[in-house]
Amino acid sequence: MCLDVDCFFAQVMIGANPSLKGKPVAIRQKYIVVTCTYEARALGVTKLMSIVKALELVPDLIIVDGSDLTPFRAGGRKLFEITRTTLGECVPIEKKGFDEVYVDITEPAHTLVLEKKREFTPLEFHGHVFGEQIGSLDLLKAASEVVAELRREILLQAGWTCSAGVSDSKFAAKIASNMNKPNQQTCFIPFGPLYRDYFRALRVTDLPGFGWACKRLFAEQGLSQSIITCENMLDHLNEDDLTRIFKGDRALATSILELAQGVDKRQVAHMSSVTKQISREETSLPHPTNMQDLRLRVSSLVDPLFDLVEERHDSTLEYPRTIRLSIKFRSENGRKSKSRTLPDQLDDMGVLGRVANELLNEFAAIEPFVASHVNLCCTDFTCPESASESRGLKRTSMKQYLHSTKRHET
Ligand code: DCP
Ligand code: MG
Repeated sequence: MCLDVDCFFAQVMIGANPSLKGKPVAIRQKYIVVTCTYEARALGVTKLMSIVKALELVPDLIIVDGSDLTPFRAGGRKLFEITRTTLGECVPIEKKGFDEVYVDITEPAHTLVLEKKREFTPLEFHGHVFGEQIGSLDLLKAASEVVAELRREILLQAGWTCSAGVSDSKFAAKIASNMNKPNQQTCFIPFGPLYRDYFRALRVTDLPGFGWACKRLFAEQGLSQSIITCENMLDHLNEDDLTRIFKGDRALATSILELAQGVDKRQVAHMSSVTKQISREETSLPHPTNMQDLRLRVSSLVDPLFDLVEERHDSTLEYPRTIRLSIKFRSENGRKSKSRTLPDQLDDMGVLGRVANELLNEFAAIEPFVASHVNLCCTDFTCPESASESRGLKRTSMKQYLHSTKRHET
């Protein structure tokens, strides 16, 4: 499945201000409409149109500033988390950009097929179908039901409508997701003459991986005018020709020729979470700041940070491999960071506290100073080999940890 939120920035802004719902709204960044609601699109406003032009077309267009990306990033994380909780930990989910996810729903669809068979309930397609419906197509029908369920959850939990496509590869699902918009879904049947012809009619430049470097190589060979569509390419170039054009890159040539025939072997990446790092920050530091103040602040960050690491570990089985301590100075020195590698499995809060303290000691040389922020961050989350056997983290009591800190100071 490929799922893409409709006019994403606009729906996020409407969520914060529901009175905008149903109206022509444009999201502005500098002088450009970065996106607009479908009501505005119906009146002729398009993405990336200038604000001046958009207002000429629709004088009462509501313009909302979208220069702060924070709510959109948060929205992107929410999309990922809803997808993750709806479909479960085992399903590969790959997030693209702000508002798009690819999900390999083979397993949930397969489970649904078996379930329906047990209950003697026939499967039906949800949404549109593009292509010849030959054979049972049960897995695709079940997949379309999984897609419909996720769209319902997103609408329920975030209030956003989405468009989605389902097929047997990322590329075909992406194409399908754009076939019917907004708030619709399409299954692109991945075989038959309609499928084949669809790809043959595409421009070669529409193929994933056919970037500016490929365009330049085609131009160098004088092919820009003669090879426009996939059909042109398939009729005139074989794998050896294309490998030569791509300066010996046979893997690229093979993949481009396959994609031109609707064959996409790229896997959906399995992202455990969009959150790359977890951090806690203390901003009310005394003026000036000494080492003792900092030690207290850092120790107060350890416990809540460990809570977050534990929470994440419970759902992902991942541990952070790096800890970073950053101090923001009020002077021109700006922010300074020190980091350390953590043990394979950070399952003890005492270890986090000890390493944080060691990092802090490295700052000792720059006393005295005035700091405004201190931030403790865990990052590089990975799943150790033996993860499945070792659920559950060991909690050293805060008292015990503070005791070890004191000992360190004396
Ligand atoms: N975006 C941007 N600049 C671009 C393209 C997109 O800032 N050149 C932002 C605004 C979009 C968001 O990314 O809201 C998602 O991009 P989409 O291409 O999915 O566009 P929309 O979600 O806005 O519209 P659609 O309904 O066509 O998906
Ligand atoms: Mg979108």
